[in-house]
Amino acid sequence: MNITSHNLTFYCQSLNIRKMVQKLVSETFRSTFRVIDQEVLRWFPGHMGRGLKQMQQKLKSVDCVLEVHDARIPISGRNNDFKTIIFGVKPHILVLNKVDLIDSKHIINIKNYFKDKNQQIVLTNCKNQHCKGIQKLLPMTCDLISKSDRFNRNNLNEFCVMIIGVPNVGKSSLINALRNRYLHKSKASPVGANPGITKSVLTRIKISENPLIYTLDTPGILTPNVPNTEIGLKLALCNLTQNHLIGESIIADYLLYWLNKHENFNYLKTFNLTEKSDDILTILAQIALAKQKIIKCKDVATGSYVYKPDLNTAAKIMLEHFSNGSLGKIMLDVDLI
Ligand SMILES: Nc1nc2c(ncn2[C@@H]2O[C@H](COP(=O)(O)OP(=O)(O)O)[C@@H](O)[C@H]2O)c(=O)[nH]1
Ligand SMILES: [Mg+2]
Repeated sequence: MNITSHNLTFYCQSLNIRKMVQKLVSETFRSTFRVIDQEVLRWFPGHMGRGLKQMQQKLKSVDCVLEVHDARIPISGRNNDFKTIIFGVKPHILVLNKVDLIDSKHIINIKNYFKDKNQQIVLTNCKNQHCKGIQKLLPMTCDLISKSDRFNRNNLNEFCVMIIGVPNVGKSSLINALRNRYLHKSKASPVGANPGITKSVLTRIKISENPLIYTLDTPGILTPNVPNTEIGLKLALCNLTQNHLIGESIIADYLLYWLNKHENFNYLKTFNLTEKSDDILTILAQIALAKQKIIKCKDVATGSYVYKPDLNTAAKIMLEHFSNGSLGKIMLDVDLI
């Protein structure tokens, strides 16, 4: 594609003017984030309600519930229904997974936060089955079960652990890491980068022989109502929702808002930009131009073809850089802890 075309040159000139105007206006950043269309955050698919019901029905054959959540959002986005329906009646441990993606300086604050709430937590990195969290999770689980009333399961010499959580937090990866560690067996539960990989409900998988422990893998269940926009966008940033339903540009805009607000300007170096900006279109246009992501489209007014930066692809690139940690190890709930 001829990206030096007249139209693109014109676009670049207007981009420069936009940047100059912005610089003149101010270098302060947004203190709150607003989305115009709240409807973008309506994502709860009906099958998740059914999944929750099936999990509830299985509870009588469960000894302990491990709730997996993303360590980048230890407070935000947990499904409140889990508490009322699933783990209210069973021993429960909160597993904050993907700890490799946050700065270790936050770990002590996260631990203290949950200690104050009497909530048992373990921080894990399922990409490394030798990590401390994976090592201590099963001993901790067995200890908790042995101190609990197992009711109808008292005489059984096997334990059953249900793994729950919102989509894509690493539930299947956790089962695989434990199974690999204790049984030296390879993957039993499919893992995927996009939400919704585990579709079969409640598959029973052995993870340890002595003591005999089974897990129940479950499909991810999102909170049915998004309590506020930021929580929805944090879930989206961590790739725990179907991002295309919300729109990558909106999620990228939230990321830019968050980075600027927390004075994290790594994006300048990552994308080779010269100036900070709170304007997502300016940033996305520059990323698109730098990465040569240009689209050809028809101008409705003139009928001729014009070349424009592909802003949606640029937004996806920005989000990928957040996911792979090249914008830094970011804990999005830092203000809540
Ligand atoms: N960086 C990192 N990625 C992880 C970790 N655990 C899982 N993942 C990735 O997260 C994605 C979702 O994992 P999966 O186990 O399918 O999640 P599930 O939907 O909760 O079962 C996959 O791309 C995994 O490779 C972790 O501890 N660290
Ligand atoms: Mg899964």
